[in-house]
Amino acid sequence: MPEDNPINEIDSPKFEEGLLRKIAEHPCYDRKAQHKYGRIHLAVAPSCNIQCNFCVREFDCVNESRPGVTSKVLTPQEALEKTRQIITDYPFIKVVGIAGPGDPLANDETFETFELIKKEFPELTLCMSTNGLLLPEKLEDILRVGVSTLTVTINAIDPEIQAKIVDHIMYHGKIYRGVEGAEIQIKNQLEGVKAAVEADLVVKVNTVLIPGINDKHIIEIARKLYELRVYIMNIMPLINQGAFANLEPPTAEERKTIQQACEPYVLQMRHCRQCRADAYGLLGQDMSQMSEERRKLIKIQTKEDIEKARTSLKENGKQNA
Ligand code: CLF
Ligand code: SF4
Repeated sequence: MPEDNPINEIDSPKFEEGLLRKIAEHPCYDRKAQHKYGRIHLAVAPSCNIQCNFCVREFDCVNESRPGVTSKVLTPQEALEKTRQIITDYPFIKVVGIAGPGDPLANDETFETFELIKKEFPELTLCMSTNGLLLPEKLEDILRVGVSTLTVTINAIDPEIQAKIVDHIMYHGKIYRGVEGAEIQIKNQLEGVKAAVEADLVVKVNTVLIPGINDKHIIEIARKLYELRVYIMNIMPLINQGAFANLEPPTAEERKTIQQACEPYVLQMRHCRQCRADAYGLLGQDMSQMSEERRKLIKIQTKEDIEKARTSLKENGKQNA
């Protein structure tokens, strides 16, 4: 492995033009896109197949979402109707994501929902976030329904460390605890990420930084992501709840230092907002939490912006004619 700055020495992952456009319009994958393009999260996936020690299951999945928040679960049909309404009013939303409230791969509704959305809105980017336990066996379905950006949460690649983070997993009808469960999950995560990258998905890895548990290990994860040609890594701070309620969350400075150490290996995401599983709008402007009045205002501004853009296109066309 190159020693100094591997990113400059390797070919960074290459994507065809359609995927490059999707990255450029994805508020999480491209920092510049966050002020221009939005995402809608569809909370259709309530069940989870693992138990992380920082998770309280009345709330959304903390591996992707804001801790302590509960989203209302929708049926696939309700999710389609919500998308229809929101995309019409706010066409700057380009990404439809499923990120919980549990693990999307542990819920068939995830695939039903993506199928409905793809049929009606083929131009939207479909995005998903998972703990990766079922990734190898579900990859075919993920590709079939048209997901193009995939997040896998990897908090450790050493089973001894992972066993401190995840209490147990439920896998093919059996419960596995400790290192045994950790080995299964890590194997599936890494195999799944490798296969997903080979299948041209644009892969992001989320890692929850847990001081005293995985802080010194995260650099090893970054090196592995470099090998696997993962596109971007999102190091998220622990929010102490559940069995980890007594742990200290990392300081901003600690997180920054680790991000800097990982940066030579894999692109770092620094603008994550730890969204709710039902968030929509721009990353910094979750419209699910806004008053009706504010939403209306954004709707009017959006329409005005579109009109302005149309007029300017017409005028430019005349000038160029
Ligand atoms: Fe949602 Fe996640 Fe897709 Fe983005 S969020 S499923 S990749 S569309 Fe983005 Fe929100 Fe951070 Fe997630 S800011 S919590 S990284
Ligand atoms: Fe909770 Fe998400 Fe972990 Fe499942 S994967 S236990 S929902 S944090």
